[in-house]
Amino acid sequence: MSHWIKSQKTVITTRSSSKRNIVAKSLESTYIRPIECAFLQTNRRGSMQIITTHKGTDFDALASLVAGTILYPGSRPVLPGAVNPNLKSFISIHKDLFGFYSPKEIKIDDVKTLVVVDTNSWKRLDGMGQLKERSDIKIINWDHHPEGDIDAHEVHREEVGANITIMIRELEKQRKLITPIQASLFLMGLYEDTGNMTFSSTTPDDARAAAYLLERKADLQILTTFLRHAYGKKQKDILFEMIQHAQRQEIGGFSISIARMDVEGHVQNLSVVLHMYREIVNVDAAFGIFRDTERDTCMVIGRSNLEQLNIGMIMRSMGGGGHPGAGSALLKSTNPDVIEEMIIEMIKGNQQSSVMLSDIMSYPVVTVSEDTTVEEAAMILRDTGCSGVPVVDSDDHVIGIISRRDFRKIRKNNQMLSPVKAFMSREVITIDHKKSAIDAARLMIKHDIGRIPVVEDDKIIGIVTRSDAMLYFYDLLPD
Ligand SMILES: [Mn+2]
Repeated sequence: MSHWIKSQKTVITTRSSSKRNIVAKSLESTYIRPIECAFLQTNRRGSMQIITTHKGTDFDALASLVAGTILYPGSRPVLPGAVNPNLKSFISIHKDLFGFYSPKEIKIDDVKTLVVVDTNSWKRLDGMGQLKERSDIKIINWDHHPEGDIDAHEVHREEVGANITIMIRELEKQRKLITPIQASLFLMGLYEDTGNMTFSSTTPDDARAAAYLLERKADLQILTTFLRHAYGKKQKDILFEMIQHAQRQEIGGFSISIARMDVEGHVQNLSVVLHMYREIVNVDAAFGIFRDTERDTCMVIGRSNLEQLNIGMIMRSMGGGGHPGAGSALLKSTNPDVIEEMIIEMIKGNQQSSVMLSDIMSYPVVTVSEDTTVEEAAMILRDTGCSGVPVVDSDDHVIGIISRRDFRKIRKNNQMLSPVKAFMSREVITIDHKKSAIDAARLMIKHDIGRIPVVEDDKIIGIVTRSDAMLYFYDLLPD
């Protein structure tokens, strides 16, 4: 409890003039703050700031949600209805400390700012559908997943092992106080998402974040109590059976093992099982196809040890998602034989670049010249529904790109009549038409951009967008 007293002292020495400020400050960095501050905030219409995370909330998501309340004082943490079972016991014990809201308790019309943590995809949020359509809200995103469709105004995205790692760095930078309980929760998220720092997605930054949390008195005893469920009897039995029937095969130069099993009901933490399985069987990549006969679903989980064998991409092609090293997909009414075939086909075609960008790109492209006015460009964006348009010179060479985001630099009304060259981004990423869809997708992820001009001999001939790439990955190409 020394932290509580410490933060009280900090308050007394601040120069806050009003009493309300002092109260609000004193509540900062204590666990009860979220409720109290939301209460203290005047509830002007459309002034609410909320933080939320993905359904099937795990410890990394929960940790990120709580970290969000420290980074954004006064905002309300909204916990999705469906959370993981081992999280449930943690939440039920710590309920009073965090003051979570359920999506139903939030008047969506009042939301002005939405902070999304540990996911970047609308369909993984609970009760936020209406916000997707609203253009008058500000969206802030903290995430470590490469894929997603939330077009945030402020993005903090890095491919690290756990999302909480990115947020811890910010907490440290802002010198925010965190309590031992918060530190313990954050460390749980960090350990769970990195498999105690053993998953190949773990980065030095994750380890640094763990060190920071241990310095902040994270309680390892609490950690083991709540994380222990991750590998219990059920998981042990499944792993044992998988190993007994383990088979290895060589596909496309990789050693692969695909295990198939029937499971009853939803089994938690199969990804941990798969991770151990891959290590024991000692293959480049391991897949588990877990069929729930009662619900007629197949849970597919993959783990890879090689960067060239991208699990996330394979899972995306089956409607799921993930990182290069780990991912999953849930398929309904699908025969496990078919799934196994799909996986093998995907691995075989892993290096495939047979589909050229020119097959999937959009054309002709709407372009503007550098002397086009901002106003005209804005009209074009509105009419075409695009978020950006390439700026070309008289030889069709791309010299910039003007997007909705650039319009935010505009301060005065008369700037609407300025040429776009004053506001456009000059660092344009282009891609040669001979490259593959996978190359384009990699560029989009790397630079966090949604559209890339396609060039032939440096001249623009088309544009490839996120949705073009999606169509390709979901195999919806017209034949
Ligand atoms: Mn995560």
